[in-house]
Amino acid sequence: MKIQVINPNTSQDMTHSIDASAKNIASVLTEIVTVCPKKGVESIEGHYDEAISAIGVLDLVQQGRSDAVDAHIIACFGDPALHAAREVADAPVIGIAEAAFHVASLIATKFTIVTTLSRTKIIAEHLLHEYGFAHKCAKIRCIDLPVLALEQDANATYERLKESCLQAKTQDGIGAIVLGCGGMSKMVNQLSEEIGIPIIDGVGAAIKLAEALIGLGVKTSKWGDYAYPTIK
Ligand code: 2AL
Repeated sequence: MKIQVINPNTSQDMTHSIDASAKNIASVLTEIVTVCPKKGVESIEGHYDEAISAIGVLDLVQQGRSDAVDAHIIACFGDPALHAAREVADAPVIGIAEAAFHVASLIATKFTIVTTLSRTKIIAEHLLHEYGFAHKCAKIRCIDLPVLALEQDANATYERLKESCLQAKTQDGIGAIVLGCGGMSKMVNQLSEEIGIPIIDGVGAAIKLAEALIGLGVKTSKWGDYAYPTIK
């Protein structure tokens, strides 16, 4: 099976780190193809950035469909253009926030999200409501570092992330933590070991859910609102 992983921002460093995480967790029979748009924004940290990234995501989904991939993953925590991507695709399309919420809910009654800048908090809040997980999320914590700090200053960022995860563990009354950025994926193993409660990285969750959907033989429904866009 072939899974296309789309990093919606144009950062090559983040695309490489997401690619490494995806390949690390994928089954040996899964081929991972990680791509990012040529044009767009280098990091996605707000509504404007999400809107700019949407066309790049949709073009890449079209390309993945031409290449007959078995699933597409949108590897940005705002799940930009997810519903539109499902109209364009026939294979399953999974967003990393959506995947992480589902997986966290299966292993804990409550979770905390630890994300990047405070301004992205509202995006996670909207997704929790849209997907029906608002009652499962105890708190959204922000490390208040920009997305690209995850690539440029990984050690300092890791320490901030760890501190926030430890506070979540001891103060939030939760059983699991969801990492709120695709660029945090590479830190999940060390964090899980050091924090000692389940830490869910959306990239890994999405890969495993994609493999499960492919195994089940189910694709994006073309009956109803996810039907192909009407030709104008
Ligand atoms: C993200 C993400 O996952 N990738 C990106 O560019 N921005 N979201 C976030 N909340 O930091």
